[in-house]
Amino acid sequence: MTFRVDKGLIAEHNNSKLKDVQEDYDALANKLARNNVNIDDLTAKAQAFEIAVPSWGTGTGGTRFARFPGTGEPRNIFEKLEDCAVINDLSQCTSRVSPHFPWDKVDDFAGLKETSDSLNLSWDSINSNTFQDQPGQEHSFKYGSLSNTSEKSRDLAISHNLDCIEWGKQLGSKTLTVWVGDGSNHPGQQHFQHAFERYLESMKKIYAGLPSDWELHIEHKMFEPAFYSTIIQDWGSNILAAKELGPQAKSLVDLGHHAPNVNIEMIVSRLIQFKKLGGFHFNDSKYGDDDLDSGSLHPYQQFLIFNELVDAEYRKQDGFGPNYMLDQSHNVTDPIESLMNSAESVQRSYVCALLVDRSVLSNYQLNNDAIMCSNTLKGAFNTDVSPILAMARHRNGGAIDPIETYRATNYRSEMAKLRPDDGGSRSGIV
Ligand code: RM4
Ligand code: MN
Ligand code: MN
Repeated sequence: MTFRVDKGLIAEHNNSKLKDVQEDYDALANKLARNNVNIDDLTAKAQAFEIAVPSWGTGTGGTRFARFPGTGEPRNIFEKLEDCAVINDLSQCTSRVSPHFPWDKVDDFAGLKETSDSLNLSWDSINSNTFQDQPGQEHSFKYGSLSNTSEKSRDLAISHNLDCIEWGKQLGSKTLTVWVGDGSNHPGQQHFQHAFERYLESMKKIYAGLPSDWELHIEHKMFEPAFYSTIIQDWGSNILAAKELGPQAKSLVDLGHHAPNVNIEMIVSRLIQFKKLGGFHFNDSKYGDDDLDSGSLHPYQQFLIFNELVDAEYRKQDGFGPNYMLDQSHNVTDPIESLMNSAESVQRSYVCALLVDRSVLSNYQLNNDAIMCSNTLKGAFNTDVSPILAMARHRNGGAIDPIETYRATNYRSEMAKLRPDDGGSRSGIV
């Protein structure tokens, strides 16, 4: 039997808060009306906002040192979907799930699709995993996958990606995301150009298997597991590869995959300009690929990224329509709580960015009025749009306070009883 959040429980919790939320909403409505902004238009946009959840984010992550598993963790894709349904029932902006293969591989994809349909969930981008060997794997990925010096290893990695496309078709996905850890750990270990040539040759074979209505997203990452050089280490190599492959290939920006202090919003702008922005993996980071909860450290950076995205939407930029997804690793929190918080955090950045008066900003920019440009953005960022987010969830049938309502379901302790540890692997990010 699949667990669903009781609608009566959501209503009960919402009813106890609605009066306060309405008061705050009305106060914000008046404030926004002074700038000719209609709050209900913003709420409608917040209601339509969607961000996908990574299947692997529902398990507890870990580090190279240890993993401290939580209780009642999902043990397979069906249980991960059950967790995702809870997140979406409460948040009402996460109806898509992004799977990772072979972690989430099943024998019966039609059955998996039936399960997701029954939970009102659909499938986002398919992620292929060629950064580890599977039991009994004939040709190893130890020295890389798509760029390996061994043709047999490369062919295996290519055919896994082609399989991912086939599985994705059965699930109704339209995107394949390729991230590889290929690279080197020692100067001189790898011939940079030859390795990149091998990578491109492999990617061309994957691109050739892409249905015409699909996109291929390439994800860059500066380091780890390769600690000296990585084949697609930054957006430069990424966009070069995407351009080499063709219009269906685009770049994906994972916020934790850049050098510290890199201006990510400017990278986003460049990718938009050249029709190469495929999507995002949202998370936050202090040092590297920390995979911390979105907006937990750098909410202004997240807002500035959305400022670029909303600007592109406002200008109706040709070819613009990136996928939004979370990609986090939860070490000390209940993953469901982190994912709900993060979805709200990203949605908040989006709504705040909608508050920027684009024609006012443009005038300040043309007049080189730097302080007022900055204040225009800061004004939007500093607006507390919490009542809009709460109301959007309420109007969509979700929870005004997702975490409080989630805790009242006792879901985790129920799952602890129903999902005894079977000793299997939970999450790939360890
Ligand atoms: C990588 C990268 C990929 C994700 C894996 C699990 O660092 O972020 O998106 O698929 O981790
Ligand atoms: Mn990622
Ligand atoms: Mn990552």
